[in-house]
Amino acid sequence: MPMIRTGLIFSLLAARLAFAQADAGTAAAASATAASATAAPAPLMVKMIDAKSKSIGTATLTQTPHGVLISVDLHGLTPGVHAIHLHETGKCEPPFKTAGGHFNPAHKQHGFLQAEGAHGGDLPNLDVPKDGKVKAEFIANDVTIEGSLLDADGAALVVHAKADDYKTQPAGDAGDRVACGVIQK
Ligand SMILES: [Cu+2]
Repeated sequence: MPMIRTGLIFSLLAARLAFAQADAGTAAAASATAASATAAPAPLMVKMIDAKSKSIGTATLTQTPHGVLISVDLHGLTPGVHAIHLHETGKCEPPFKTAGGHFNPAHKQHGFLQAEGAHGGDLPNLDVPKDGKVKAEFIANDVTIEGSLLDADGAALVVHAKADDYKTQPAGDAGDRVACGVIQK
C-alpha cells in the first residue's frame, strides 16, 4: 500500500511544519514583547501624603500611547466624592498650595463641562467608600510623563476635600487640598 504510506508521511510532515511555524510565531511574539518592554519607560511611583504629612498610599503613573494612566491605591481619606487633579508644581508642603494650579500646558479652561476645557491635569472625581480606602484608575489623555509632567519643577497629584463640579474656574470649586504626591523621577 504505497499510497497510504506516502499519505501518512505527508501528513506527518505537515504536522511537523505546523509545529515549527507555531514555535516561530511564539518566538517572534516573545521578542516583540521584550522589545516593547525595554522601550517603554518604567511606571513612576508617587507617594501620597495627607495634610499632616502622613503616608496615605500611592499613585502609579504609566505612559501609554494615549496618555498617562494613573492608578491610585489610597487609604485614610474622608468618605465621599473628592476632586483629584494633576497640579503644575512638584512640591507638597501642607496645605499643599505649593503644588500650584492645575497642570495646564495648553492654557485651556478648567472642567470637562467647559467647551474651552479641559486642563491636561483634569481627572474624573474619586469616590471614596466608608472605610476611607479606594483603588481607582484614570487616564489623562493630553499629558505625557517625560518632558511634560517631568518638566523642571515636576508636577503633583492632588486630592481635594470636595468634588470637582467640572465647570467652575479655575479648579471646579473643589475646596481644600487634602492629599498630595510629588511626581518626580
Ligand atoms: Cu486640584
